[in-house]
Amino acid sequence: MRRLMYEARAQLASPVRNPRTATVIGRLLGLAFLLCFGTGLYSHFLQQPLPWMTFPTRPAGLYQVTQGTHIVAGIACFPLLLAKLYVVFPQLFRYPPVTSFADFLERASIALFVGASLVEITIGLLNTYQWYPFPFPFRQVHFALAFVIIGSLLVHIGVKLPLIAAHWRAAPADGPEERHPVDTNAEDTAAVALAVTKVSTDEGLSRTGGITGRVLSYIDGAPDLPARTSRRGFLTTVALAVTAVVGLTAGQTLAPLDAANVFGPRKKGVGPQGVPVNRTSAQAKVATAALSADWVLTLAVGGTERVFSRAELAALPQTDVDLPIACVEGWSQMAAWRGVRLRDLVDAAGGSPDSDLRLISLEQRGGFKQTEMGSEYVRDPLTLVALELNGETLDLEHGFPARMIAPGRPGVLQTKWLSRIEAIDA
Ligand SMILES: Nc1nc2c(c(=O)[nH]1)N[C@H]1C(S)=C(S)[C@@H](COP(=O)(O)O)O[C@H]1N2
Ligand SMILES: [Mo]
Repeated sequence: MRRLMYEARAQLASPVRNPRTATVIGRLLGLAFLLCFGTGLYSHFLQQPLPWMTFPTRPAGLYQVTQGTHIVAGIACFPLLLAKLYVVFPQLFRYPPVTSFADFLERASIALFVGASLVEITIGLLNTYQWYPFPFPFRQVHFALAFVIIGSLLVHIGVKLPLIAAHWRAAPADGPEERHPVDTNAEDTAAVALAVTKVSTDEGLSRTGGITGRVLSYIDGAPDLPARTSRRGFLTTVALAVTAVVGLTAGQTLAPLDAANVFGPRKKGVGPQGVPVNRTSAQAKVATAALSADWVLTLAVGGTERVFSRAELAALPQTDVDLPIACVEGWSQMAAWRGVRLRDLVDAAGGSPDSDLRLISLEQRGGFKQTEMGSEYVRDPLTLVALELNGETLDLEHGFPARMIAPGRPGVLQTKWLSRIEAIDA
């Protein structure tokens, strides 16, 4: 068994399968995961704030940037994670599989990390396409897995720290690492196995990453192949793959890349009034109520309730703002809105700008039929009850008769088809 496993590893030996490449890819992957984790937490708390939390309302495009980063970094994880798995794959054939309890914990943490990461990025990607073929709720699972990933990643980095530190910088061109054969062919196998046995008794094998390298340099007459060139080729391939998957999707949030947006689920400018729609009036079953002549917006922010018809809202002073819709699913789009400043409307209804608000839509079901807004957004002069979009009366799909639009918030909180606004603390 031992020999079989060594042979498997010898067969898989390649100059890209070494601790240096693992470190290079691992660093990028770690960075991508950290970006995803940070921006993901930000997005989570915007939607489910802890009681003491307030958020910056500026820059107005902040969420567009954080969530765009989340999706771009998440997509980059696909080639990076595959590359990392390719590099460390021979570790699967380590023998004995575990050497101590600590070693067991380390390997278990890696198994957990790999499994959780693959599920995390896959459901994340599917979510950007609003496709949920899995039998569990996306948000809760995506959130929980993030902690599994970061936790097991910390264990992994902690254990590998000496190896990472040793390979943080490239080895000198004539270092031993440069002398790995590209592949070990059939004739070599026996020699490698022998060499491995020799090394294993000499050195008490514990880490495969290092082993393969050390072992192979033990083989007499192992061909001196241009390992550095082949590593460079591998890293170039990975870089190209990252560039491709990012370049072909990032246009859904980064305007300059719009033309290259082939695979992004949303396209800038495509949709009523030039803005994409996530939830339609048909899905929300609001058309009848929204188009009814009886529609009024009720404000319950002062002692008494006040109602405003659409004509009354339109008769109040109007403000123009440019604000993006920035969806949690990663797409975003700048738009020109016109409507009544929320602050002024709350004031007109006898409320205080320091109250948090509950925004209730005409929608009877659906996760976002009602949302909450911290008073920092109420006070921001850019926050509107919008009546117009891009120079026209708000389309039904964009929330006619009136919708909320505020700076720095996720799309899910930009409540469409408003029906009622109430103070929460009152
Ligand atoms: N009432 C209601 N408002 C809603 C939603 C919803 O499901 N119901 N979806 C939100 C989401 S997820 C986004 S991204 C934005 C999209 O706004 P748009 O359709 O005008 O582009 O609307 C938000 N407003
Ligand atoms: Mo959204």
